[in-house]
Amino acid sequence: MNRISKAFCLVSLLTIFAACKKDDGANVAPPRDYTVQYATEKVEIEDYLKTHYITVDANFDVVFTKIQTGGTQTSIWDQTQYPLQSKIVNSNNVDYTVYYIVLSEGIGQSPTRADNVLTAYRGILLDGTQFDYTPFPQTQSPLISSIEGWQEIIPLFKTGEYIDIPNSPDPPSFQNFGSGIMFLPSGLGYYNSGRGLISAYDSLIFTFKLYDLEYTDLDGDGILNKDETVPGTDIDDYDTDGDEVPNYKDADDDGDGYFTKDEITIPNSDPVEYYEFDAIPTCNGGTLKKHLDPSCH
Ligand SMILES: [Ca+2]
Ligand SMILES: [Ca+2]
Ligand SMILES: [Ca+2]
Repeated sequence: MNRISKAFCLVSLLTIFAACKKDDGANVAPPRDYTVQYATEKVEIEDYLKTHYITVDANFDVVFTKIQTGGTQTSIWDQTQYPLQSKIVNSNNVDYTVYYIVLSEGIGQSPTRADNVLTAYRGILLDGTQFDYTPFPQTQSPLISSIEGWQEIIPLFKTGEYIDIPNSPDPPSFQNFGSGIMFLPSGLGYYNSGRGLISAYDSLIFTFKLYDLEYTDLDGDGILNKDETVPGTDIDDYDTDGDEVPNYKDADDDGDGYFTKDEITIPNSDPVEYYEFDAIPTCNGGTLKKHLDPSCH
């Protein structure tokens, strides 16, 4: 597959997903320098963390409260029950320090940034304004169509388990799910576009519960996104043929001119069948599965 047609596939997919998150443009402000903007927001977020405390109930619902003058509550920054953690995320040449808290890890599986997730969540601004609240999600959503901060933080958590309550009129229930809090600078949110109650350059706080997930195959090559990398490496950073299209978006992972899908076809199968990922063979005495080995088709 040549570079142009490969690029077209990628653009097509991203256009479809991007269509899901288009806003009306009403909140768009002139673009600012990413580094300068983040420096401002980092101070604001850290000030918030040092001047507010959280209370967490048994359902992992969280209330954020400002510490009043003379107040004795321990700030989010200083409390130790749910230690504040951080992840460095590079975007637009800025190293963002993304603060987050694990309220519960979950017991199931973790999504990649490109899988579908069932999440309950609440979003607030630093001034306490609630801009989003979805306590009873009904459908799974593609994580890749959500803001970048979600794609970075949600995969750090695991799903829960479904509670089967026969004949219940209520939405599906889950237990032992992953839940947490993320504090996002606008550069990993909506930046200069805003949306709804979110203005341009607003930092965002989300509390969330990861109930369930569905593994998907973004590039349709027969290999799930989660298998398009090696353990410990983000799927965005794994690119076998080095053409700057990571494997999960690349229909020809090893760049040998043969589609991955064709390379994992079981020979002489009729109707056509494909190898399960673990069963994809190597060849010529190599160690790479054949769709990752350009010397093998
Ligand atoms: Ca795939
Ligand atoms: Ca590639
Ligand atoms: Ca190939």
